[in-house]
Amino acid sequence: AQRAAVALAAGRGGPAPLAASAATAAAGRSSSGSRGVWTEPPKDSESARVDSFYNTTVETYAQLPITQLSLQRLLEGGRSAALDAGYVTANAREVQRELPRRLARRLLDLQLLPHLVVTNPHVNRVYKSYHHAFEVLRQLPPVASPADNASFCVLLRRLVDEHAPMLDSLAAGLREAKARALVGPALQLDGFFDSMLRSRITRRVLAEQHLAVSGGGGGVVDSALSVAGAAEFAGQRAAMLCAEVFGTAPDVRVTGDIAAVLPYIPSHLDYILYEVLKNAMRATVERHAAARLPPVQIRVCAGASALTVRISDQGGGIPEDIAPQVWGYGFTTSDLCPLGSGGGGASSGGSGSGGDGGSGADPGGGGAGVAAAAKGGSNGGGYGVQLAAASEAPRQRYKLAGLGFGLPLSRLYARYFGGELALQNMPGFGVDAYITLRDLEGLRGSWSERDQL
Ligand code: ADP
Ligand code: K
Ligand code: MG
Repeated sequence: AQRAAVALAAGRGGPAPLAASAATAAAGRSSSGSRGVWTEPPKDSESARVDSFYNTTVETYAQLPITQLSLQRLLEGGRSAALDAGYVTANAREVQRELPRRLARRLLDLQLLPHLVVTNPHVNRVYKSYHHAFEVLRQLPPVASPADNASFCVLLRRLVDEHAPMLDSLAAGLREAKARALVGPALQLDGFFDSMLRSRITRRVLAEQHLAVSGGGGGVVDSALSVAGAAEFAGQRAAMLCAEVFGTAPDVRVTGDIAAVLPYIPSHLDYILYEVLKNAMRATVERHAAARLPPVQIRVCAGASALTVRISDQGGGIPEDIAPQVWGYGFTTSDLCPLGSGGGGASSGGSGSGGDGGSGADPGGGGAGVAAAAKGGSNGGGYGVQLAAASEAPRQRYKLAGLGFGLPLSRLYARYFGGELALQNMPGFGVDAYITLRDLEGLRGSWSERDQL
């Protein structure tokens, strides 16, 4: 269906390939409701030819096979780089081959979005930046020498940085589209977000791994990552943020197999732990008096082929009526998001960002801060002591919760290398979050191509 839609789009052309092909594809989707909304402007044959070429190129790349990443391969790569001078150049070529193929797949996904989403300026910005990266990488001559690799690394670093705010743009686009779609059928975009973000993880890992081995390091995988250490670290960061937002934070206790280590990418585990802990802390502080906060308990258990981390809070649990929705991208019960109001996304006033995946970067939050301040101001009363300055508080709170990406993106990270994130909800009492991480042996053969892209 994808092939046909794109081929059709290529034949018809349009003012912007993105809008044209998406509208064409949308016309074939009963759920999009876009049929008849988009009217095709007149088209000269030259630009039709260019669009046709353009779409064919993306489509061709999107159909080429891609290689799966595994912790094992990444670890071995790091070791080989230390022993074999030719390894880095060979790896550069592999990255050069992989990235355009993966970008092309996501470009096709973007083209096939419902018209309402695809014409959103935030989403369009993502498309343009992906397309730019695709063209640059595809046209680059193969890396053949250390000098070539040096400039390739500069390019890779730039592309990784340029794509960093992508999550915020997609979240903003989702909210605005949802707000406008209140009159139409519900937008089902979770599958789209899964593949966009999974692919983004892969491209980052490929780039970071190559930058690491090029710099003489052992690669992105820590061969003996301390899970309890990572939990302590995430607990401290989450508590600091929670204290900034609410003026207080629950204690974090880590017990169990505290000596357990496993090969893993530290930033991935850090992300998952931090997001789950922020949720646990917010729930705890919102439910209990500041003087008597029950601790957040973390239990590490190293099993034969899997390592489990259980994070237990007594924050009252997730109300049964919203429990099925918490895994949805963009779903939040926080009303502090500068991108719009919680859950339904009824407001589309703000358009900035509050950081990419918990990194704390805030590349475009100027206007958003105003929207958040207005919202936060009307809700501030219920939160007791606030340490942060009035104008700062809403943004800080937004970093604790509000984008609605914490749970689904954490689960994506966990599943990426064959693990899992699951919640055991006890409404009225609290939540146990179970993070399962597989070791290298357990990983073999356990994933499907859908898990990574
Ligand atoms: P966000 O934190 O930005 O709202 P998440 O995806 O992390 O987005 O969580 C979605 C929603 O799930 C939260 O807004 C909250 O309502 C609910 N939730 C998640 N974890 C917990 C928890 N430990 N206790 C109670 N509710 C939770
Ligand atoms: K969510
Ligand atoms: Mg969260």
